[in-house]
Amino acid sequence: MSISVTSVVDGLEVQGAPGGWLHSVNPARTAEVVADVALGDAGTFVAAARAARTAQPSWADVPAPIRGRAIAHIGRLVEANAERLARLVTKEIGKPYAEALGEVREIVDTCDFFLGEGRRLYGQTVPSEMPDKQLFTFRNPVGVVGVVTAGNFPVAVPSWYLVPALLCGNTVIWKPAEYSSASARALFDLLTRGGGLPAGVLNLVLADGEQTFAGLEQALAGGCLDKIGFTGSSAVGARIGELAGRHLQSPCLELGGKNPMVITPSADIDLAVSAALFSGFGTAGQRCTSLGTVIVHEDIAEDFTLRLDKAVRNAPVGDPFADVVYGPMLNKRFADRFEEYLTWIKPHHRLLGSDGTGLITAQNPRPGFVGDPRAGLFYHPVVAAGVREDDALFRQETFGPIVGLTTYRDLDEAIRLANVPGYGLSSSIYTRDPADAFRFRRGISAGMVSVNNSTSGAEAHLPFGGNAKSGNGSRQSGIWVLDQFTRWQSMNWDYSGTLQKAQMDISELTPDESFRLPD
Ligand code: UN1
Repeated sequence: MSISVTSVVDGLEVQGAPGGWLHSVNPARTAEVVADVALGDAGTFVAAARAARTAQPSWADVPAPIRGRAIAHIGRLVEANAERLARLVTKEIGKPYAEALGEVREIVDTCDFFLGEGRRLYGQTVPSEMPDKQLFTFRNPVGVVGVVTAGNFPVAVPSWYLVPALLCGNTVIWKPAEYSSASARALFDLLTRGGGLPAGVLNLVLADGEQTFAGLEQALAGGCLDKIGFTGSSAVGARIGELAGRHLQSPCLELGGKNPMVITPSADIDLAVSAALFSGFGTAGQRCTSLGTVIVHEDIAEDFTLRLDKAVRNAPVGDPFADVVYGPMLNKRFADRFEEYLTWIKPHHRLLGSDGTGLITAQNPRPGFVGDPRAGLFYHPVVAAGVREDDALFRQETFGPIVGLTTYRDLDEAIRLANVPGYGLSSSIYTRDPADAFRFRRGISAGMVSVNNSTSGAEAHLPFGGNAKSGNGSRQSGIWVLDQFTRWQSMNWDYSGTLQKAQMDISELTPDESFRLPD
């Protein structure tokens, strides 16, 4: 039986569906509706921003350690509901249950980190150049934050924004992906109830992309939005960056990736193969950190390719509640887009990893498929060997179970190839040579570098984010995200009883410049 899901503004469920109704469908069983979603519109977003504006000063007045306690309670409530939330995530977006449990764990990790930050949120005391004067810094909340998130991590990635934003004393409007509305509403309820959040502190707006964009525009023009956080495609990120820029704001952007994995001759090949399998095909390749292209040294290319082909062929695909490497595409929209990426395959590509390409069906079967492929949006995995620099498959993000493979001769060439697509999110190198690892780290444009590890699977307390087409340099997670949700305020306090002028009324010690040591 499906549930009904609504937006929540100022503590109240929004009545009606000004943006229409949407069925959130189980992608592993498309006949099953998980939730009937009442969509809001631009007006809903603006109403939420106004409510957040009204609620913000008193939320900022709650002492930070008390806000930290709220985060602690949220973490506990999420933990107590972990299996329920993970099941809902698997049902709604088709992520294998083990991964969904990991995703829920990531929320708890984020809460564990930020509950203590409530007792830090350190400012500094800084010496002055003048006597009887003291300098200080304080972190102030930014104000009202609008968070727009994707559905591939329907609860973990939102928590990277929501938890620190709230901890820092901001109020929030959260607009999740429509197709993961039930998971979003579940997380929203855990946050508001677990945290005992007053009405208006956290608001949930379910709306489509265009209505959301119009809502952001109107809220910015109306002066009730101070910051945007966005996780999604590079194209939409550019539009959001442009809009925010017109209001002299710098958004927090976490965008796409074409994440390379370089395999050097000294690599442990079996280890590299298992990482390429997980990076490329875990979450059906629908992570922003998923592997884009394997760049393998030509001396080991044949051996590596044979082993990768075998591993991908043997990988169980299917029912996400079973033990599979991956399940369905997140949603029909992503399946359709993936079909388009498959048209980028060219005659010079050698396809490995499966007997077919495209939708897995009775006529286009995959041996060992787990469950009934006709029930959902399941796709064959593809390894496209022989990708070239000017191929779309090499240059563009292809959100789905497809990985390119090419070869290189020396490490400089590998690094150059890895940077060609112009993204810069995650990257990986397999090597036993520390010099290779450090040369790669220095040369790669990515914000995140793995050595002998997958391109995906970042831990929740290291800076997460990218450069160029992957983002505007903002970083999430750990202490680094505090700079997104607070603004530094500096204070100077002169208690000398005189007007001491900086740079002018300063004393200087006199050096003896002619002093020399004896010969
Ligand atoms: C994303 O796909 O937007 O590092 C985030 C990872 C996950 C987060 C991915 N922890 O793969």
